[in-house]
Formats: sequence, C-alpha cells, structure tokens
Amino acid sequence: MPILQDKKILLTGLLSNRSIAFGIGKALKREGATLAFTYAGEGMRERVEKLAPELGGGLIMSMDVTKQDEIDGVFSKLGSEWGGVDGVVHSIGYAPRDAITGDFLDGLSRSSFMTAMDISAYSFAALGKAARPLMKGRNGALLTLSYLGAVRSVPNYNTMGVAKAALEANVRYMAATLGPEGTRVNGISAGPIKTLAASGIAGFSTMLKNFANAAPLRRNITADEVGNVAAFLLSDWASAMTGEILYVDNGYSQVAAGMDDGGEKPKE
Ligand code: NAD
Ligand code: 0WE
Repeated sequence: MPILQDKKILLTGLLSNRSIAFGIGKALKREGATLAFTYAGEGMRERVEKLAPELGGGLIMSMDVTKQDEIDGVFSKLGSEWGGVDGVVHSIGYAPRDAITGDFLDGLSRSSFMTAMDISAYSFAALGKAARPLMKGRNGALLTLSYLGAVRSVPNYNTMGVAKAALEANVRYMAATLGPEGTRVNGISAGPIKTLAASGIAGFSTMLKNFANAAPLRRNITADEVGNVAAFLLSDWASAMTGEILYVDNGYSQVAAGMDDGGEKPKE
C-alpha cells in the first residue's frame, strides 16, 4: 500500500534532476501523493516544467521566497485548487559565495548573512505561517533540509552553518506552535550530495571521498535515499514524530575520526 495516497504536497527546491527535491519528488509520487511545484522566480520556470512531468505533474508556481507576495500567491492558489494542504517540502538554501568560502570572518558581511538567513532559514517559518490555515486539522507535515554544519563547524560552510542552526531551531518552534493543530514539523540532515548547489564549491569532490571513507556504511548517500525518509516523515507512519532532525548520512555524524583504515569496505 502506498503511504501517501490522497496526500496533497507542495514540493519546493526543484532545479535539476540531481536536486534533493527531485529524489524526494520521485519517492512522493511512488507513494501516491499529488504534487504541486514551485520555482525560484521567472527564469527557473522552464527547468521545473521539464522535471515536473516525471513526478506526475501538477500545478507549477513561481515562488521566490524573498518575496512575500509570491509566498501568499502560492497558498492562495493551493487553497482554491486543493482546498487544503497535507505536506510542504522546503528544499531551499542560498548564501552568497564569499560567505561559504575560506575564512568565516573574512567572508562575513551583514548583507550576505542577512541573505543567507532570509532564504535559508526565515523562508521555512514563512511557509509554515502561510500554509497554517490550509493544513490545520489534517494531520499534515512540514519538512526541511538541513546539514551537519548546523551543529558542527564544517570548513567553508561558514555563514550557511549559522543559517542552518536557525533553520533547525525553526523546526522546534514551529513543531511546538503547530502541534496543537495536528501539524508536524521535521527536518532531514543529509550528507553531502553533488547537486547544483554543491557544484563549484571548492574541494567538494574531496569532501565526498572523505565522507565515504569515514561513514560507517562506507559510501556516499543519494537523493533517492533522502526521498525515502522524506516520504516516511510526510506519511502517517510518522504520526508521533515532530520537532525532529533525522540524519540521513550513512552514520557519518555518529563517529569520531579514529584509526585510519583507509575506508575499509565490509568483508565478503
Ligand atoms: P539545488 O541547487 O538543487 O537546490 C537548491 C534550491 O534552492 C534550488 O531549487 C533553488 O532554486 C532554491 N532557491 C535558492 N534561492 C531561492 C529563493 N530565493 N527562492 C526560492 N528558492 C530558492 O541543491 P540541493 O542540494 O538539492 O539543495 C536543497 C536543500 O538541501 C538546501 O536547503 C540545501 O542546503 C540542503 N542540503 C544539501 C546538501 C548537499 O550536499 N547537496 C546536503 C544537506 C542539505
Ligand atoms: O547547503 C548546502 C549548499 C547550499 C548553497 C550552495 C551554494 C552554491 C552557489 C548555498 N549557497 C550557495 N551559493 C552559491 O553561490 N550544502 C549542504 C552543500 C554544501 O555546501 C558546502 C558544503 C556542503 C556539504 C559548502 C562548503 C562546505 C561544505
């Protein structure tokens, strides 16, 4: 039995077939969900129009999260088309390049800090606020994507790490606020994946290699694997889970650097 039958879910953050949102979309479709999609302002529309059919298609709307009128427009449209919303996936993050490169304080600026906070953290609470009346009493769920840099200092992640810490705090405050209305709020902290957001980040390939060597499961993770956990969290199987950050990282965050076994693979 598919676990998301009859669930109406808004999927943000689609940009390419490598996007984590694409892996999530495939799992949601497989589990029977009806989807709607947003893109980050004109210019991105065509990309999402190409990807949406593979995810079963549906409404496609512009939503640059820095623009409140676009956020309001999306939920007013969902209100008239769907009458209610059962799930929202927030898969959005951005910081200006200088703020995620090299020395944290050299790259720090008031404006890049505010941009990172606005797009990567504030926007999740803004979506929760706008979705609230449409989700009330439906046992629905909100989901966001975080990264280990929220809770550890990761080289170069810098200002994004501060924004992810705020995002994870958002998860807890939103869970407390929306719980009495039956709406759950959770996050997935994913291991590194080579998406567009990751391409062009200096040393990312080395990071992936080190990750696979150190992670208990001795490999990298895929967007499809994030998708499966996302489908679970949005489903009624997770009805007692809210305010949580689940690590989908092959166990990487749960081990400390130890003896270098060169990333020994499991024995046959
Ligand atoms: P991606 O580039 O495919 O997706 C990032 C998305 O953010 C894009 O769809 C982009 O359009 C959107 N976006 C940026 N600015 C926006 C704005 N102003 N309004 C609306 N949307 C905007 O990359 P991804 O890796 O799939 O990233 C998705 C999420 O997953 C992000 O929150 C990212 O921080 C998180 N994450 C990524 C990794 C990784 O290694 N790739 C690991 C853990 C968490
Ligand atoms: O959240 C992210 C990356 C998000 C991101 C990516 C970019 C690239 C293009 C935010 N802003 C921008 N700005 C751009 O101009 N990840 C979890 C992936 C990621 O990014 C890193 C990582 C990892 C992992 C940056 C440095 C170190 C590690």
